[in-house]
Amino acid sequence: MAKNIRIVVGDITKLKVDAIVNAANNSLLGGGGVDGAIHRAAGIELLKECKTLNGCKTGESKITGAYNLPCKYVIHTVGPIYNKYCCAHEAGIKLYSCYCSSLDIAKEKDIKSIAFPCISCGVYGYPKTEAAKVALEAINDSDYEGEIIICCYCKDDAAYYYKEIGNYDCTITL
Ligand code: AR6
Repeated sequence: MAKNIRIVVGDITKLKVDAIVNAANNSLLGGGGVDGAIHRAAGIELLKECKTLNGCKTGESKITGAYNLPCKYVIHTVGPIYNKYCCAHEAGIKLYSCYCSSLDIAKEKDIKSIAFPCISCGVYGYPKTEAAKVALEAINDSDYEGEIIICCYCKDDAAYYYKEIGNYDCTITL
């Protein structure tokens, strides 16, 4: 079935969707980038809940409440740290798994709309064209039937998805 994907440019913490995905680290105790923005906007209660989760492995995902955010849930996933000199293939598998594990949780919890940031594309250094391909491949392969939003922080990042999306079985709303 063709996936229902929307590409938006903006701040993921402002989105009124059922769930937003956080590009977290293994501790799940906050950090910079989108992780920092989500924790700041959600408030200290999010950190308190995250402390009960005992971290998260790379490629896996865990769900929490959203507290002061306009969404209902935050799904925390941990993307791979990219190093072009070693293990690029393994990084691809882990990044794919971030999208799949988040979508599996969304399906399980009957979440109707989920927004992803560009996981691993900031400080974790994943090449953006490759990351867009992996994201769309994972989304295309999943059996999640709700709305999937790819939330890019800037227009240039969105261009990587526009360029790739024609190669996948997706219905896109801009
Ligand atoms: N809304 C949407 N996208 C954003 C926002 C926002 N408010 N802020 C940043 N981005 P990064 P990573 C984009 O570095 O590479 C943290 O410290 C950003 O432009 O946040 O997975 C964690 O704790 C980029 O495209 O995540 C980890 O230690 C994308 O989000 C580490 O960074 C991801 O950039 C994870 O690194």
